[in-house]
Amino acid sequence: MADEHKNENSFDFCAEFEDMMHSRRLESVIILAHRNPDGDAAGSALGLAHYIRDVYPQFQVYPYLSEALDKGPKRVARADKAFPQVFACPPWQGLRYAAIVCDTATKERIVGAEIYQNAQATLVIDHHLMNEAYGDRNYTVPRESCAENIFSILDWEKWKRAQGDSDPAGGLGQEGHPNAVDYLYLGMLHDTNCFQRVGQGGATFYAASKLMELGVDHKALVKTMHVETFEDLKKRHAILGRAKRVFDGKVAYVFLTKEDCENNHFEYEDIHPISGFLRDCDDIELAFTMFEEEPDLWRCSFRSDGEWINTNELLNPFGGGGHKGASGLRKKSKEPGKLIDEILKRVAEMKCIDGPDSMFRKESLT
Ligand SMILES: [Mn+2]
Repeated sequence: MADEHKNENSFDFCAEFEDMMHSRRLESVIILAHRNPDGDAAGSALGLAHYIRDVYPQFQVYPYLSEALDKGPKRVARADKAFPQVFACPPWQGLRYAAIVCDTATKERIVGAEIYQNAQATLVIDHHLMNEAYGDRNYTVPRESCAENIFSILDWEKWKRAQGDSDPAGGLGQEGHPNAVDYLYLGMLHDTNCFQRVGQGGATFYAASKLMELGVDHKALVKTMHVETFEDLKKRHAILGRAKRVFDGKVAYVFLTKEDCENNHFEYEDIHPISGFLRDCDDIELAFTMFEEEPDLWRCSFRSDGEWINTNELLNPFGGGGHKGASGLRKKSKEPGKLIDEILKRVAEMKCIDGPDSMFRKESLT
């Protein structure tokens, strides 16, 4: 991992950014995030885009997000008057620009990989334990959200001064369209699930209260957490009905083939939150979903409290990972049952549970 981990406060975004732009004589910056962006990816990228736009009006800023953005955050982004083109690929060809990548652990997960590759200078800001330490500069600190990391490296006095007396900061609360502080708050809200998961020491609440002081509309943003329809809940019911439980019920998982998903109209956004719901059950410690994204390509999402088992360590041998309590894995396999067995075997090893292999998965997959 990058050296910056050693000293969390050593990173001064404004100094780094100014140096990057001036030394390469750049006038444009493109801000990227990960595939299937969530509230934190969007909040980080758009929050930073707004900050740069406000503080450095001499530069052209292009945030770029995949349209697969989660529904709630997407509503906020759709109301954005500054960056209405956020879902369209920016005009990078023939342009000299810097690329800033937010909330993305590996180069492979960047949406706009070509944009990243052709940038004159790159900066990565992230919070994933397994960040590859890529980019010319890489600031990765394992906090709960990337947005909190961005909050901590920005100069808010500079931002306030940039607004000027006659031009208030606006934001969702005042003007009905989101600004830098709204987006960073949005990112924190989503990656902590409404502050249910925060680290010790109060840094997240400090950031949240500071952002509120700067004008965040909490009520409007918290609504982005609850965007399910009745139909969504019925699908959730059907997916939860497929859950299998092992290790005295402590581990729960849902296995879905492409055929099953197509027949029942289960989409990525229906499946993705399921492991979180299961993990939050009082009698479940680890939960995961495994679904066939493409034929024989299995996409898995793991959730724990981060203490009972470290999901990043659990998945590293399989080529996946992420955070202590939330990790992902994408793997090609013609034998998904075997993959589940191997994962459950590793759970047993890590938790020192013994028993014959056949105990791990009691029921057949179909
Ligand atoms: Mn994140």
